[in-house]
Amino acid sequence: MKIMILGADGYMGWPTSIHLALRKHKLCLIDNYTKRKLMGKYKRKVLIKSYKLDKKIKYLHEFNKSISFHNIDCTNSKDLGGVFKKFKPDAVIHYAELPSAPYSMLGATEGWKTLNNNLKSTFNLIDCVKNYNPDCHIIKLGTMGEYGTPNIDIEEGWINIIHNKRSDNFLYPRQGGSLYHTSKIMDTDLLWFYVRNFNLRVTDLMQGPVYGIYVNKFATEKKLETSFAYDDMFGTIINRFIVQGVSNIPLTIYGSGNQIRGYINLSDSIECVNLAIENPPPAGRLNIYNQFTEQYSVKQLANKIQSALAEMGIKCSSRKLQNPRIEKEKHYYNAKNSNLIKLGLNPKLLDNDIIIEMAEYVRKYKKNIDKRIIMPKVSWK
Ligand code: USQ
Repeated sequence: MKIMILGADGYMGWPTSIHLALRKHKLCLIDNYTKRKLMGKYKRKVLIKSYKLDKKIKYLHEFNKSISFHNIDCTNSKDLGGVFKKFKPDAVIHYAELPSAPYSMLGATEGWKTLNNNLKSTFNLIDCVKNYNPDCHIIKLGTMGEYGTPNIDIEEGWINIIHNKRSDNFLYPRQGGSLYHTSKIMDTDLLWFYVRNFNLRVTDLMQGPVYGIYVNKFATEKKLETSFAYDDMFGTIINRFIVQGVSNIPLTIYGSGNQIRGYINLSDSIECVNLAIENPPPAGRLNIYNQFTEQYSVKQLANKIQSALAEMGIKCSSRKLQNPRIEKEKHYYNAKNSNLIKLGLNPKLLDNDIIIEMAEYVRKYKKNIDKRIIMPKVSWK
């Protein structure tokens, strides 16, 4: 297939690129390094500095020559349209969004930058598909955070509502906990508008916080690992806790630690995207899949990580910090996630082996860990 990957330099974008290159798809990678630039601007850094895409794809060319890279900004409709028209993809994976909830809550500038980047890139992509190849399948990375923490079960995207003896199927109610999450809600609304009115085919993946390293022989041998963020702005909780444990910093539990989310391993996440590519919806349908494999509270995660690290001889403690976010700390949480399992996902669950494998990887680069970027510095209030 001809597949375009928007945001190919990122934590998910790069392993997805390797994965699809190994499957011999013809790839067109897009990135303008916005996240790298933002991390630099706010003095955040990843565990290991990785090569830029122009250098990284030279390694992919060793086994797949059909890969190109364009350094363009997806919020620029002319640039995106030019590349899209020429490449005419069968599918586009859209990761080219600012992914950080804390960044989006830093101030009005960062909030607007998040809304502007995420909505504009999604809008431009939709417009390209509508004008140049309406049959193209859009695979969009959404977030479980679109649903928030409602006091009822979370369905997979849709809910049937009976009202005054009549019924209809609607997008499940959404209530984001940050401007970042709200930008993803708006993306979904835009996609649904174009699906129902212009017969586009879209898969929207509601992903929970991802963790892990991309374990792949080729990537490890060539030092082409994905970027691993552990800072307060761009790092997700499990990756952060493992870095904290390895560097003897008490695990940073925000608030009571009773906040529950659905989590997923990076390898499963890539597999889910692969399943989405292989199972395109018919024209005029928006498929929504909840992309997580298991639910934990923050406290449960801290306990799991502490006991796995103890097996390695690492003693780590945890501490409750005043929650920098506005989020419910005691809530009901029961989200469905059967769609991707039905398509064939075989989840890799968070057990001691996985935590130890990650901790050993982090320990190799312990000297790179910058302790100044661990404590939360962005407050919602
Ligand atoms: N948390 C802590 N301590 C920390 C970091 C986080 O207690 O040091 C708590 C947070 O308060 C929150 C939970 O852990 O209750 C998850 O936080 P997170 O930073 O791992 O995830 P979040 O900010 O929600 O965002 C991440 C990704 C985002 C993705 C989202 C999925 O950055 O791109 O969309 O996970 S979800 O959370 O389901 O919306």
